[in-house]
Amino acid sequence: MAAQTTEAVPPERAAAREWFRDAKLGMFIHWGVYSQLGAGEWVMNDKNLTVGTYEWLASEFNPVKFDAKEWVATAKAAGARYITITSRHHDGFSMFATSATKYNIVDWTPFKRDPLKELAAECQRQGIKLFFYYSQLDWHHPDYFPRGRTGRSSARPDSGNWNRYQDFMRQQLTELLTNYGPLGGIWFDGMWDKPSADWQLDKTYGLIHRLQPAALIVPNHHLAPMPGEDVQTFEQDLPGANTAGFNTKEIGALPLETSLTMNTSWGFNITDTKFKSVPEIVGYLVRAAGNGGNLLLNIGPRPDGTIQPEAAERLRELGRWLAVYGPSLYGTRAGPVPPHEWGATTRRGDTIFVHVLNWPDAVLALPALHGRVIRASTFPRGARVEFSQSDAGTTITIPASLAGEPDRVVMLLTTSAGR
Ligand code: JFZ
Repeated sequence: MAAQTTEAVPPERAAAREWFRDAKLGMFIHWGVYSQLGAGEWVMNDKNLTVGTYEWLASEFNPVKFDAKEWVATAKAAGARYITITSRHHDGFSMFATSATKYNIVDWTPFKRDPLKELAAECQRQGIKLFFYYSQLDWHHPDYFPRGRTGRSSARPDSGNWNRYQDFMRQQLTELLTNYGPLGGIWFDGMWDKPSADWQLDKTYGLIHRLQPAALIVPNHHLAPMPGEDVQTFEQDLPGANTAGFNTKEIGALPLETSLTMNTSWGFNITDTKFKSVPEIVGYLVRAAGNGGNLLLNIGPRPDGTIQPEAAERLRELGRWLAVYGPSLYGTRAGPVPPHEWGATTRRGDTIFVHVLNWPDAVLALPALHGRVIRASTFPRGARVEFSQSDAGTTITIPASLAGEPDRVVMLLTTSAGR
């Protein structure tokens, strides 16, 4: 734990961390061979598919409607400042051109294109950062041995060379950090499959930081941050919460992120119609920001490369909402009042944004603030808001004109907004 606060970080990376804190919204993309079965990205494990069967499935992958320009435009219109996409998930299939294995989209499929290359070029063009999700867990590679908790029915030989697997990953990471321009960073996942294995993190993280000094390392290991890491990410939970059952409640000093499915699946799931409503998504975004974190909102595109209309619509609406309310979130930091059931606060300088998400009464009482409130108004329209401040706290009267808004935002101008 101490390492993350005392660790000296080069200026490019420190700047990238601040950029990340400002960004607030990312679009997560889970897309691969598994998308074809419409049963989520764990289907190989869940249906006990063998390597042979899955290799055939991979040879059929042909997402002819994939359009990088449209995906990036979708993310931008949603108000996302970065995209994080699966370069290789637990199924072990590389969604990019690699010389480390033939088991990749260019060499193995009729598609023959490198979608990550197209995406990287388009992200450059449209000015949005790109992160690569990279699974350290592999259900296909023979050298992922000894096996971990999952992927035990894929019919692989009961032997393998762990060091060789580590070198294989570093070869691929070298490609990812060399052939796709400047990256936002690498989003790691899968260490939880073999918690006591030697993951050679120093070597692997060192390589990444050497190849791209501004790239951030975002590990989804559900543990407290370790040296070399840049972001603490929480899966399906707000920072510090653990409703999912596998997150840590220990929050460090690093930038924070919450990854969230838009329905209940990461990879395309054809029977999963449980999409969150836009107000619900806004609530997550605001609560993540009130905790000082970003929201990484997932979509699972279809095997032909198209985005489900349910997801596309929600992203568009979220973007329309952010076009109005964005200034109360982008570039802010966690506000002086930690998130409550009623909502959350964000701050920029001495301005506090009170985000009222769930409060039935007209008057809301905030605990004591550091400075004096000079003015209270609705955001962004600027209508006057009644308030009164005492040593015990500040009460605000939420204007009835905000009724029906998913997030009723009141802006407090103060003499000092520190916590
Ligand atoms: C992981 C992946 O397994 C999943 O497919 C997706 O990519 C998500 C973003 O990250 O999810 C996990 C990780 C660990 C556990 C459960 C889901 N776990 O330890 O139970």
